[in-house]
Amino acid sequence: MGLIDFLKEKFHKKDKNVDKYSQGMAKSRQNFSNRLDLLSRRYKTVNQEYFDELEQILIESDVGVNLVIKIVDEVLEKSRQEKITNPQLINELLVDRMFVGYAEKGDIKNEITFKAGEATVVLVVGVNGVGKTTSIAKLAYRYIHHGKKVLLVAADTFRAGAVEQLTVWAQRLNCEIVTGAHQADPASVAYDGMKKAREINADLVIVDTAGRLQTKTNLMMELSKIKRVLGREIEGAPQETFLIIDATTGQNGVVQAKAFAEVTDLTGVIVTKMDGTSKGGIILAIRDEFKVPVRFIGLGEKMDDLEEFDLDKYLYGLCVGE
Ligand SMILES: Nc1nc2c(ncn2[C@@H]2O[C@H](COP(=O)(O)OP(=O)(O)OP(=O)(O)O)[C@@H](O)[C@H]2O)c(=O)[nH]1
Ligand SMILES: [Mg+2]
Repeated sequence: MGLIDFLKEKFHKKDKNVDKYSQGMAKSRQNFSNRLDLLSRRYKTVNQEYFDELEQILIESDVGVNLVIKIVDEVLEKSRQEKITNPQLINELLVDRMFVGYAEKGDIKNEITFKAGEATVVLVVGVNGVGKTTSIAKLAYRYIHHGKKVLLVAADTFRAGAVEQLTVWAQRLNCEIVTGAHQADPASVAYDGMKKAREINADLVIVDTAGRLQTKTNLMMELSKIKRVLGREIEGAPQETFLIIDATTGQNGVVQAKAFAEVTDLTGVIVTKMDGTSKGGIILAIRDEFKVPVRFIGLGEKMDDLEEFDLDKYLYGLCVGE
């Protein structure tokens, strides 16, 4: 049984979660799966042109040129070995390769892990406007629902209104928040946050940071200072550093985000605004570019529009859907 059939079978009895992927990825599916389908109907058997068009579809889905070349080469190789010329079967091989390429990087569980009696501190970084603050609210919502005591720390003291934005979320979520004055040193807010975390016995502390563009050296200094303070106050903190990437910014966004990977150790990526892009292949490019897994994806603006990244559901959303 091919992967597509497997996914159809797996998600046949619809569960609520796969629906989210399915709806949120409708545009991407249109751009990828529908085009693959049309392509396979135009050819009786595959030839070089077919593979060129296949490459084009993948590139236009933002899979990223290097990875596209790798995947298409693998499909070509396999189709020759197994003497497959039927376009539909080639497309199935392609989706198989996309799955295997991601899965062999080996990460299955993406949820945050907790240790009893210890606060897990998550530092959230990324360029401005990518969805850091919204993702923080969504993470808080998620783990409050899992019964965790959550504290938000508004260490974005740079952008006017940033603290207010997180404060509004904290009120809506009914959770604690630590804020600093506009232009205050983010590390001092981080310090106050850690103190508060101990006081209230928080299970999860999520630290928001500014998304301003700055030189690598400054960015590195600012983040390492925050990290030092976190680690000094709570052993092992931050246990997680999440980089947020906006799916709608495509390869450009990936390049900008790489600056963060270069200056700080990351433990995961959150890809936001998947609902707003027709280029959902970006997830594969991100996994290929960064050494850390995609942990969550944002599929809308509401509090519950954040899903743990699941490769099967993602490929179902991209290739099968409703
Ligand atoms: N459709 C959609 N919109 C999103 C998603 N995530 C965030 N947004 C929107 O993106 C915009 C920017 O989000 P913020 O959370 O303020 O981004 P930020 O990275 O904190 O921005 P700065 O603090 O200015 O650096 C808001 O309008 C959000 O509602 C998502 O998954 N889907
Ligand atoms: Mg923000």
